[in-house]
Amino acid sequence: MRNIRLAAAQLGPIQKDESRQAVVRRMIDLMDDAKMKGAEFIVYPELALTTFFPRWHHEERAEADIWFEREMPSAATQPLFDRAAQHGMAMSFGYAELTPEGRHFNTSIIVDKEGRIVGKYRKVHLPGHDEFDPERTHQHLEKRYFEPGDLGFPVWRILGGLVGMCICNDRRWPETYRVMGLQGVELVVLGFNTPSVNSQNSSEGLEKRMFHHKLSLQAGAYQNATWVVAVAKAGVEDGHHLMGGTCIVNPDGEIVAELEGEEDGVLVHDCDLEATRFGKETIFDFARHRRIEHYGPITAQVGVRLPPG
Ligand code: CDT
Repeated sequence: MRNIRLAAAQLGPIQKDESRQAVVRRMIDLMDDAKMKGAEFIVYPELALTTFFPRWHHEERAEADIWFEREMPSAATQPLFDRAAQHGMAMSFGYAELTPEGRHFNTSIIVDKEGRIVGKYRKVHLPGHDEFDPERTHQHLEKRYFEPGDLGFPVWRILGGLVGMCICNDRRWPETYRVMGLQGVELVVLGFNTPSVNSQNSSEGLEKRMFHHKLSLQAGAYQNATWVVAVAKAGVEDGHHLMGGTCIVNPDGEIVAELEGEEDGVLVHDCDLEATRFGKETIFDFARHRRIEHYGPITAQVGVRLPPG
């Protein structure tokens, strides 16, 4: 056994006018609860410090900088770092990053048990659009406010295991998991903000959206023999509903723990990293079975190229 006792810390809705300080207080409450339950690693959602602001169109792009963090830790988040170090708990959370060079990323970090940032990931697969779209029931302007991540999909040695990150829409792309799988990943942690309505197909329904969410996580976990932990920001933010679906998936692709509801809450589970070995040494022993001579189009082209005729 090589256990990480992990806490998936779902956040309920964050309204537009809620301060970073208020959200950090909620995050600390969840951390205290996780500590009482014996967790050593707590994972929070994507863009955990604010409302899901890409739903709001700012005519002036620079106006959106109010949602971004210029430093991490910041004055507002320092208490979270302090509490994590006091508890000896590692953590991961997402935030909007504004670099000193003026670049904007949708970012997640891993902080070790001593409170040091040891891993940073910037979201690669940005969904949505970059201009106001009157055809949609709601806006999803990630392509307006962020540039695609420039750090790839690294995997870090932390907590006695191999841990990687991705963010929300990344979970729908098999390449995300496979690039980490090729580095031996044993635990993928991710946060998400997923509207319960498809802005371009309002008849889709929550049930199908939840199905696609879980299907993606379960396939990624199974096909790479890794744990996957997905943490929602959920509930109604300023009239816009985000679905829940916080869950933990084992390396067989089975959901082993799920959080009900759309409020703040923690889901604690012992993830035995040794459970990744069987899949990695048998059906998904990449060194023996992958056939890269046939995978060229995956990195050589973006869109579909139809066969001739
Ligand atoms: N935050 C995020 O990436 N949400 C997307 C919504 C896609 S709809 C434009 C998701 O994949 O859940």
